[in-house]
Parts: sequence; C-alpha cells; structure tokens
Amino acid sequence: MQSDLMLPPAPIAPQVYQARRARLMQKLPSHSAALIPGACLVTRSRDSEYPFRQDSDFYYLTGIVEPDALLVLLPDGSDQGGQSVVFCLDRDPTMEAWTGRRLGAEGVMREHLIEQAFENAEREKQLNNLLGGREMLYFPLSNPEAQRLAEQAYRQAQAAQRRGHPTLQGWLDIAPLIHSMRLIKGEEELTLLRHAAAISARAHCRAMRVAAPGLHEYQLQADLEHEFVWQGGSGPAYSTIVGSGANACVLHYIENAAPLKAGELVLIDAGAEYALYAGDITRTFPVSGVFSTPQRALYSLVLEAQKNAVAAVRPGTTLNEIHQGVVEDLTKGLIALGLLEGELDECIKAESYRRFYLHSTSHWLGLDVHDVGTYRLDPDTPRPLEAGMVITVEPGLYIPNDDDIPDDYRGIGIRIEDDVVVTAEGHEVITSDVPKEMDDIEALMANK
Ligand SMILES: [Mn+2]
Repeated sequence: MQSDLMLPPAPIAPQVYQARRARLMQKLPSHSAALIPGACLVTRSRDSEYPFRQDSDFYYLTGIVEPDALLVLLPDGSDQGGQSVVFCLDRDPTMEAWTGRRLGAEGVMREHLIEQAFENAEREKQLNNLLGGREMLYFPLSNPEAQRLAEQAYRQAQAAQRRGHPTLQGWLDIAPLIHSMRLIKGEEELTLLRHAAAISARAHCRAMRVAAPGLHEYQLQADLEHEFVWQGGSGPAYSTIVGSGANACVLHYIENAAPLKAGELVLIDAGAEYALYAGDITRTFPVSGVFSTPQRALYSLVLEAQKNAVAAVRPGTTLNEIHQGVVEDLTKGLIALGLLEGELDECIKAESYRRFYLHSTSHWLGLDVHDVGTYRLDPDTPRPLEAGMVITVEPGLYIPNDDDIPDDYRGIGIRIEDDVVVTAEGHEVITSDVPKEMDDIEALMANK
C-alpha cells in the first residue's frame, strides 16, 4: 500500500498570505480598519465538538488554523498596505495538555509574519487602542462576531467623540473585496486544488473497483472517505453523495443507506478536502460493471454535453454560455430519445428540459466547494471567465419514475462532473485520473 501514497505538495508560504493582506489593505482607505474573525469550535453533542474548520476568508489571509482568532487590518496608504494584527488563543499549559500546542502571540508573529499579535485575554483593551480614530470599519457583515465587535467599537468611538476625537462614521462589507481576490487562484493555490482533485479521482476509481451488488451505498462512501484521509486530506470537502438507482435523481441525497442492486447505476458526487481546498467529482457507473443499452443511450448524451462544455472553457466565455450549450445538447438528445416532444427551439424556450435537468452546469471551486465570487457583473452581464478561475462542469439527466416515461428510462439519474482550471490558452481538466468514457469505466471495473 505504501507505493499507493501520493507525493504531497508544499504548503503555501507565509509570504503569500502576507502579500494577500497587503493587496487587500491597498484597496482600503487609510482612515479605515478591517475586522475578520476566524471560526470558533462548534458543539456536536454535550462536551464534544465538530472537527475544527477554519473560516475560509480568515484562512486565505493568514494561513492560521487555530479557533477563536481575529485578524485586524490597519491600512496606512503605504506600499506594504499597512499593519496586520492577530488576536489568538491564550497560551495555557493546562488547556494545551488537553488539546495541543497553541501558537500564542509570539508564534503567530514568527510563523505567520504578522506584525503584531495579542492573546485573546487582551482583546478588548487592545482593540480599543487599535481602532481609536479609525473612521470606517470593514468586516464581513454576515458574521455575528464581527458585528458584535463593530458595535462595541462604535460605543467606544462615541465616548471618545465626547472627548473631541474623530469618530467612527460607518461600516462596509469586506466580503466582496476578499471574494473577488479568491475568485482568481494563484499558482500555489492551483497546486493544492490539483492535489485535492487527484486524491478525489483516486477515491472514485477505488469506489468503482469495490462496487458490487449486495454492498450498500454507505460502503462506497466509507471507501471514498478512507482514500481521502489515507492520502492526507482532512476528509470530504462536502457531504458525500452515493445514490444508486432512483436515489441518483435526488440531487443532494446523502442518506447513502440503500443496497446496491445489479442492473442499476450508482451516482457518486464526492471530493476530498486537502489543505482546506476542495475537490468535487461526480461519476455514474453500473453496479455490476456493465452499462445496459438504455443506460448507454442516456449516459452518452450526458457525456457528449459534458465534453462539449469542457471544450468551451476559455477566457472570455461565460458560465451562462456554457450552460446554454449543455441545455441545447441535452434537449436535442432528449427529443431524439422520445423523452421530449416538439422542436428544439420550442423545448428550450418553454424550458421543458427542466423536467430532466434542473440545476446549472457550473460553480466556482476553491477553499469552498461552492466557492465565493459573483457570477454576474450586474444583473444583465454574466462574468466573463479569466485565467486562474476554477470551475466545475457537471451536466446531468434525472429521469423521474412517471407513468408517461418509457419503462427503460425510469428512475435513471446520471451526472458527470470534472474540475476545470481556466488557463490563458483555454483550460486544464484536473480530474481526468478517473475515467468517464463508458468503455474505460467497464474496463476498470473488470480489472479490479
Ligand atoms: Mn459540484
């Protein structure tokens, strides 16, 4: 099994996070300050907690994975952008004996190149000093902890105003500024995304080899997630979907409880999280290793649409155009199979295809599986793709168990999803280590 281990990529250097903070501060006025809280531990039951997952925005700007931290940015209009301050967990020998080493203020400054750091015990006093005289606050408006800190700062500012100091004038959302940066991935991020994708692809191959009638969906889930962690990932990047038979038609089916039956397809939508970056792959394959004729007919339709969509990925095009291409391909095919009636244009205009394909074709991918960034520049203008963006391409067909559907096609759900980097020349598919051609899938399943 040792030969099976993949070579892990280098972690992102602290200088990269430092440069991101500088870039963000250069976008902020020098009389402002920004507050960006990290994530806290969340209770799972009684005194046990969910595994800690850092807030993606906080992580993007610091690389710090401790809970209960806070990043304060103090822009000053200089080339370096300004100063970064972090509040972190207090050093505490007793607590550290239970839960492990804490960075402490010195560790934060040394290991993460933060100019100034304090332990949380000093938070209130030091925040007052740092924010005094700053006229505008930026923070993620959706974050209740940041909201609380901003209100506290406002009360302090009012008191200071009575003593003649400049006062806090208002606050603005910092999320859009961070999210527009996260939308374009740097080379060091692409390396981690490629690795998350490669681990995910291996896990899918493994599930294809293991699948057999008589097993349950959850056993494929266990096998996928074993591979994620075996290769150094933290686990799944989102709840693993293993849907056999008609369960494949439930888009977010995560019960994964049904037995796998001979003759049925199984749809797996699963991806590893590696260094907080997400993989996101969907494959659909026959439980017993061979596609039936009606399954082939539907699968080849989805596969053609998916390959055409991937081929269309390049700078300047939009996710909207790619989706429209998929809709046209799928609708054409559904008419040819007799599942839709009428002319192509009419079916598209009336959206009758939505009975079989109701989701969109792509989403951004990064630190979050449905990554941040707007899809439109304004309500009428889809955002053109740029080099460094990472997307999924995932058309599907979901045929309901309805009386008017020919028996052969009822209850079949198929989705094929790859992760694709937009490059200057066009695109790079980073999930091609798991087959999607039917003959290749059958060959892999035959040569377990
Ligand atoms: Mn996806």
